Amino acid sequence: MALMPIITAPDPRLKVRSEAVGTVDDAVRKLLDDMLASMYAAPGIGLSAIQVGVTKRVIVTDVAADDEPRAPLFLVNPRIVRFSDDMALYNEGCLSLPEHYAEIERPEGITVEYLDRDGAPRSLDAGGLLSRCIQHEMDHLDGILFVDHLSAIKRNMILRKLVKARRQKASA
Ligand code: GNR
Ligand code: NI
Repeated sequence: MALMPIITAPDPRLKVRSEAVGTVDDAVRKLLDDMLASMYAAPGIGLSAIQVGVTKRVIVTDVAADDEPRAPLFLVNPRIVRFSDDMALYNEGCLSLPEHYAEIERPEGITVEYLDRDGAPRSLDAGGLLSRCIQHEMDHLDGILFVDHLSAIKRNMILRKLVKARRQKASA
């Protein structure tokens, strides 16, 4: 399984809206497997294809705790068909915004319809961290980062720090 480098903001590629997958074939399965390996290596609890430069509506997640068995989930062409009325706050991170975190409010629960790794249609009711992670990943598929849910002041502060960190890394 090949590890794929993860794109960090600011980068115009992260703002692109991803395209639906036609059929879940071996090439899509290889993408899913490479994304999962890259997510575990990062380490992270979710990854969208756009973060590795592929503009397909494909996400992987595994929100199992470190002392639990792995529980990978592959979602192709995900569509949220229910948002709960109750909202929740969570301190979000993002592999494309390394070392930055912010409290983001989202619906607590969702129902998501998607194609699994075999191309079979599935429906999943999620709450808690899984719901949070799927909503965060689905934002990526529409070119949205968690900082886009913040005020322009907070967003630009984080983006400026990322530019500065990248400059320092490049000249180190
Ligand atoms: O690893 C990740 N942790 C995380 C924590 C809170 C809310 C969302 C996430 S997803 C993130 C990995 C990532 O950037 N996925 O796009
Ligand atoms: Ni992210």
